[in-house]
Amino acid sequence: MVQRHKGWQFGYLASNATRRMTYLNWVPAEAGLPRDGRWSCGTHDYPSMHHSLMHPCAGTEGGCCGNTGFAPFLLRYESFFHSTNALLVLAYEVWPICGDGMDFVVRLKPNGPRRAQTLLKRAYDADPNAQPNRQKIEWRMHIRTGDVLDFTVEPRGNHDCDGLYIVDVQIWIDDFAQSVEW
Ligand SMILES: [Ca+2]
Repeated sequence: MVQRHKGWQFGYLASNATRRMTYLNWVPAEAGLPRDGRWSCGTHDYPSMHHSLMHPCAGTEGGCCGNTGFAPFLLRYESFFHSTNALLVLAYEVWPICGDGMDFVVRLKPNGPRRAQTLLKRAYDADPNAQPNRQKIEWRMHIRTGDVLDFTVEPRGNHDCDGLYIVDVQIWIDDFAQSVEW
């Protein structure tokens, strides 16, 4: 697994005002374990991504990647095509039955002077009696080469039960006059 494969990037946001993205590393499973490595910084358990589970980090001071106490998880897609009518399909699941809840934000950030656009901002408060919350959403959008889609899991004050499963994510160009190399 490598960063930027087909446009996908795995990382977390700095806890300071810059909120710059820091890449995680692909860590293979240890010998003797099933072949199921994960995205990790290697020095702390969180933030990380294991299979389709994105998990941010918050809580104990210095307990997160980057030696901070707060690190939202960021999954980023950088577009390598231009389409005036692209289709983004996203299905995800959260189940915050402990902790202090979480927030999930999807943003389209242009490569250039155009304004960033928030496509989704969902707050999930903790509820010990909640059932798994699965959502499927579709967006039509004008996307250009170099634009990025950011899928951010914000942990709030602690990261207990803050995992977010990407059940499915698809990006359709829907403009087949464009030639694209996959
Ligand atoms: Ca939380």
